[in-house]
Amino acid sequence: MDRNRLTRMFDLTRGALLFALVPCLLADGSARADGGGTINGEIAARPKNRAGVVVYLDKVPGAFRPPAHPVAMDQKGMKFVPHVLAVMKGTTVNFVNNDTVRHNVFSPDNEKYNLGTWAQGESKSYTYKTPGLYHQLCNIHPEMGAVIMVLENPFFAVSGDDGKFKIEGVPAGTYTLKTWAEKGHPSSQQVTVAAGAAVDVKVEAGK
Ligand SMILES: [Cu+2]
Repeated sequence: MDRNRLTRMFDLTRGALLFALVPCLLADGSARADGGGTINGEIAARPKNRAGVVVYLDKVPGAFRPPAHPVAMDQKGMKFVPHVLAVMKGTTVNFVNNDTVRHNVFSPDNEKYNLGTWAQGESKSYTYKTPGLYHQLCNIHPEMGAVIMVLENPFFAVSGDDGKFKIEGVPAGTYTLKTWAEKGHPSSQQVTVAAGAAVDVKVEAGK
């Protein structure tokens, strides 16, 4: 066999391997049950307090993997965007500075990090290992703040401006649905999810 042919064969094998890997990468991070159920919910609160509520299932049995790719939190227009971010433990968050001024990224909570200060177009990332609430701050601009909630499993959502949220691919079972709201109070309620079905829930979590 000549050398070119060998190289070609190697390339083909490599291509096939990559092709085989793609579905694994796509499945990674979702770790969701095939034929699982969906929770469709709504936060009952004043319109301005409906958005940005973290909704999550407490204690779901099983082992779950965090997403293979980083999740972004921007610093843009002198704000952290999004203002509330929920991630599963093991997720890497990429902090991107999109302003013309320098920003810092630090948190005084749980793992307590200070990633330093950097200029426009630059970014730094951090991988969260410990679940909990992390206030995200910039030590140059005290008015800047955000919240990152690190959770044990991938079954969570953050409510949109309309107060609605959706958690998909939930394994059938009865769970405790909890919430964290910046302008509100924590809530806890039972929810039963059936395979392949959707359940509607209303959550009283805001003022
Ligand atoms: Cu700043």
